[in-house]
Amino acid sequence: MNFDLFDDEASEPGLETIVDGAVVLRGFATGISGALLAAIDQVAAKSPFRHMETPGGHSMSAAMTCCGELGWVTDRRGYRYEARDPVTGQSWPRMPPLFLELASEAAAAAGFDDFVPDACLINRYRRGSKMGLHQDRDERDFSQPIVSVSLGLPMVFQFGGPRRGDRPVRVPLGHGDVVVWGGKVRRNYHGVLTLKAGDHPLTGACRYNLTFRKAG
Ligand code: MD3
Ligand code: FE
Repeated sequence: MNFDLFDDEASEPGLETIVDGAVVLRGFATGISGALLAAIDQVAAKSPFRHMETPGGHSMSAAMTCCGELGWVTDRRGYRYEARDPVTGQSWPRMPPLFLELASEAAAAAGFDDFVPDACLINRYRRGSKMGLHQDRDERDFSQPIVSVSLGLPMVFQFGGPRRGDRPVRVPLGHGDVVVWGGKVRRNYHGVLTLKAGDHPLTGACRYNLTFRKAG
């Protein structure tokens, strides 16, 4: 029922459908991007960006931090959500109110009412960083969508199917673009191609991605 509006996408300016259940809101966050970047700096001042280790012993090429009640972590023991930052031993920084508002408004624009994320994973990509095809399946409730916000340098997003071997479609994402993923595509494979060098007026050599989740 969430997806009635996808039939009328031509009449919804700025609302692009990748596949049923995955909607791009072009430039949805551009107007508040300066405030979002300032909030990222505040989060990172408490819980710094770090390159986490995968269970297989590789270091992730995207640097990460989190805010909210829960944060996503990976180490030799596996992937999971934790209430404390393992680097600081403290709770993750609070989710800035602006983040909560943006996530809930974007979800509503895509047909998901009452989205209240309890976790925001912040990825920082520099030249050469990428994220291979994977599923997000460490959350408890797959009926809740994920909202993703791109800031800074552009990157190509890969959106696959429910099986690793399904051929992904490529979607370029730029500064201020927001994507909402829910319903039957919530567990689809996805990733991002290697970031190319660049210089963005607000983020310099970086791309940031915020993903809002209901993890607990
Ligand atoms: C589709 N991040 O942090 S965001 C991740 O650009 C992650 O940093 C990428 O994948 C990034 O886990 C992609 C878009 C995204 C996030 C979660 C999804 C797409 C998704 C979950 C299900 C389906
Ligand atoms: Fe993901």
